[in-house]
Amino acid sequence: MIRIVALGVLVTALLAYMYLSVSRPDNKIQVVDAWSPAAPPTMAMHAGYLSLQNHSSDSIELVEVSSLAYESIEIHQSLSIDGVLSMRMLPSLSVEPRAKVQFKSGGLHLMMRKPLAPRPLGGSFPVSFKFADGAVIEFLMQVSKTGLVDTETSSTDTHHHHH
Ligand SMILES: [Cu+2]
Repeated sequence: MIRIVALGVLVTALLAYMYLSVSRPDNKIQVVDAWSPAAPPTMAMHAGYLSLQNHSSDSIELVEVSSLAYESIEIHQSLSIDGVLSMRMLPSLSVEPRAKVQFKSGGLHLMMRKPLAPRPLGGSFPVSFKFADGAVIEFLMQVSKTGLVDTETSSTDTHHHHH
């Protein structure tokens, strides 16, 4: 059993490599490390995390998120008001020129409602971002326990690549 789990982690790590980053066809914006925490099958609502990097000198607005794997997906912002945690829906999200926006636990996240298929650990599903200028980016979001490799942290003690 432990062996099977270890193998699963290895396969997940290898697969994660392929999902690290996807760019829009015009290279203006890039989705990095998209993942969703593994959850019990009874849960009908899942969170999605990723980084969104704007490589252009224009601000870019994310206006729609969808997936064949979910009935609906919203952009949410977690906030704490007087010590009470809540979240609100953002109708759209603007990414400033050259800025990087991080979707992470306790902050910005995708709220994905009613999964339409099982979500095995290490599996993935497609998500689509539509921007105000009409461009669309499709990427795979991976079901993971702890998230994908943080390329920025892990590259600091090896080689640093600039684009
Ligand atoms: Cu939420």
